Amino acid sequence: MKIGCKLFMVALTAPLLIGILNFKAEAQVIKQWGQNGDIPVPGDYDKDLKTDIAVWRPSNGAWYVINSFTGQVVIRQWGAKDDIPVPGDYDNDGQTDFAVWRPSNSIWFVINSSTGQVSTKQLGQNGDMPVPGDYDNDGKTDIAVWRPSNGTWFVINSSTGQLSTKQWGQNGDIPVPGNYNNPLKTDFAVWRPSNGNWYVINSSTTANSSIVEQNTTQLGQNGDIPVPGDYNNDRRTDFAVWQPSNGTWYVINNLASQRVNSLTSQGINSLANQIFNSLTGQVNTKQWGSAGDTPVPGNYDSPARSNFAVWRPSNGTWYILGN
Ligand SMILES: [Ca+2]
Ligand SMILES: [Ca+2]
Ligand SMILES: [Ca+2]
Ligand SMILES: [Ca+2]
Repeated sequence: MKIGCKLFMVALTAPLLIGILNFKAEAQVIKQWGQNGDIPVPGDYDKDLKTDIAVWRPSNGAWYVINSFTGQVVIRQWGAKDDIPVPGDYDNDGQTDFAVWRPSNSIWFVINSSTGQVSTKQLGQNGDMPVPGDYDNDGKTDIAVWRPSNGTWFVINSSTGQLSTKQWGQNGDIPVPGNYNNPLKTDFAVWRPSNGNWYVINSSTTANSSIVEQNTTQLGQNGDIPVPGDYNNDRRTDFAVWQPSNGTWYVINNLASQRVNSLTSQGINSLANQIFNSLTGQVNTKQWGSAGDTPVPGNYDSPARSNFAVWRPSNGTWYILGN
C-alpha cells in the first residue's frame, strides 16, 4: 500500500516537473523593433555577453540597437544605402563594432568600439559575400569575403595583416563560417542547397596547421536557410537549418567525441547532457516562426546557448524563444 502510494506520487509529480520545465523552456520575448526594409544585425553592442536586438536601416544608414543590459536605445548612423552591414568584434574588446562593407568599392568601414576610431580596408569585389570571422584565432574579427564564382575565401588575418586565400565550395553554395571544431577559430564552411550537405574544414586545434580534417554532414534541403549556432552549449557551432515553408528549425548537435576533454571543466550535469545530445547525433526540431520571417539566432537570454529567434519584416517584430 505504501509502495503503491509512492508510485502514485511519482506518477503525479513527474508530469508536473516536466510541465514546469516545459513552461520555462517556452518563455518567449516578443518585441517590436525595426520596420520593413531593415536588416536585422543582432550582436553584443553593450558587452554583457548577451545578444542585443538591433536593425540597420539602408535608407538612412542608421543602426538601431537595444542594449540588453540596460534596455537603453542606441542610434548610430554608419553606412549608406547599398552597403552590407558586417558587425563583428574587429578590435577584440568584447563589444560588437558597427561596420559596413561597400560592394561598389570593396571598402570595409569599421568603428572600433574600444577607441571610437574608424578603420578602413579594401577587400573583395562586387558580387562577393562578406564572411567576417576570426580565422587566425587572435580574438579579433578578420575582414573576409567569399567569391561565389570560384568558391574562394579571401581573408586578411588580423594578427599579421596578410591576405590568405582558400578555395572551398562552389557557385551556388552558401558560406556558413563557424567554430565547428575549435571554439576560438573560425572554420571555412559552406552549405550546398542542392544536396543539403555541409562541407567544413576543421581548423586544427594544434599549432600544426598541416593537419586538415574535413567534415561532411547532411542536413537540410533546397529552400532552407542555414542557421548555424551553438544550440547545445559546448562552444562549437552546430549544423542547423530553418525551413521557411513550415517555420521549423532542424539542429544536429555537433559531434563531441573529441571534445570530452574540454567539457570536463564544466558541470557534470551539463556534461552528461551534452555528451548525450552530441553522441546521438540526432536531429532536434522545433517549430518557431513562419514563412517570410528572417531567422536571427543569438544568445539573447544566456551567453552560452543560441536561442531560436526570427524577425518578421512585415511588422518589424522579434520573436525569441527562451532556452
Ligand atoms: Ca548585449
Ligand atoms: Ca569591438
Ligand atoms: Ca582574427
Ligand atoms: Ca554546439
